[in-house]
Amino acid sequence: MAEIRPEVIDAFQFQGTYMEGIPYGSGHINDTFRVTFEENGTTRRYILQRMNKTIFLHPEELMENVTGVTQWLRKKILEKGGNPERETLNLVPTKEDKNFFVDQAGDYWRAYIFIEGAATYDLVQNKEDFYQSAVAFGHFQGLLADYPAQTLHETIVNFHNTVDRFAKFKKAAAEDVMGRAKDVQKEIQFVLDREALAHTLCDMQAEGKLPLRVTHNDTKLNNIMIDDETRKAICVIDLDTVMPGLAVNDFGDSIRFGASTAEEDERDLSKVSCSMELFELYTKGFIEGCQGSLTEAELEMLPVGAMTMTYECGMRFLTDYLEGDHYFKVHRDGHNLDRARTQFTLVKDMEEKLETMNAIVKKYGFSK
Ligand code: ADP
Ligand code: GN1
Ligand code: MG
Repeated sequence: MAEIRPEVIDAFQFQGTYMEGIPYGSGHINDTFRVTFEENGTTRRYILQRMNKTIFLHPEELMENVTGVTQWLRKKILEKGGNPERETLNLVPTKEDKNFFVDQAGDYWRAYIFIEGAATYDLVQNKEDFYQSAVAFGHFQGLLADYPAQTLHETIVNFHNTVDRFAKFKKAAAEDVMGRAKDVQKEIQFVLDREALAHTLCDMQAEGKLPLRVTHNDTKLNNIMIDDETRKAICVIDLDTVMPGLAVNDFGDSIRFGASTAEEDERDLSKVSCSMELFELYTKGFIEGCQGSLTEAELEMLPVGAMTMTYECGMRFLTDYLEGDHYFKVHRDGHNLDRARTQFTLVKDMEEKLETMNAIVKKYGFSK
């Protein structure tokens, strides 16, 4: 984790005297801190992030996206009589009125107003929260439906191109730079056996059967803030990967993370399954949140979206394990392997529950 150097604290238009900065949250990508300031007895908190510049190769383009999207959301939220201070991220500008700061070490930093009285979760605590998060992610897509997509930079090329992910996985397994492949043959085979799944959605998109929309692309439960009192999902965060993508993938990534009965890095795989109760709640909420915008093909492919995102994520964790853990933050030996294993356990469980998932989608989706 990076240190917060004084020049970084000085660079932004924070109000008050700097009190403390602590590492915050459980994101796998950026270095996130909660920083606290005080002024005349008033405490103000902010989120300060060092952006991951090995993953996001053009942080200035990424920040153009975040600025554009948050301004857009702010306008839409105001039109609907909402509170943009809590319902969207609010960037704190630098003293030079820029949306990011580059420190002497060449690291890129940005700051947001800290959303008070709300939290993110790594595991569903309360089933209603999960339903609320579904409505909010569906609604988020609706708010961005007419966003000028051509102005968005592709912050990570081929981000949810599962076919490309599969090719990269095969390369990592063949090169085996860490000499780890021999111990994970079963997991490697699991991925290879499901090459067809890598193609399903990509092919449908290429054939024009699934529309490209402005999507979030990282819709896990800990990327949405839930209000402590009202328990409403108030704000979608982590906008680094807002880009044109597939609605079914946004749905699928939420199921992958939030409908699991265990945390993403659980080592006891007997605890890991895809809860059909949570799947049903999320399906109902997401379809409602999208307010009739999903096509028949999208509705039909929602369960496949869940399987694909889980498969792709497991493949990405295993690729990173094989390559020496340079992408996702790891906190113990074998962390990425543990994560890959939970994902494959979920994929297997979803394969067995596909008919049930299809029936649930039919119940909520095709009654228009
Ligand atoms: P990463 O890309 O590494 O996942 P995130 O942008 O998701 O980084 O931030 C990591 C965590 O920090 C989030 O899961 C959330 O708990 C917290 N967080 C981010 N932005 C805010 C905010 N504006 N207010 C309060 N908490 C936030
Ligand atoms: C990363 O940034 P974070 O922790 O919300 C990753 C997602 C993965 C997820 C797995 C930019 O999300 O794609 O699905 O980890 N984000 C990026 O938990 O790669
Ligand atoms: Mg995050």
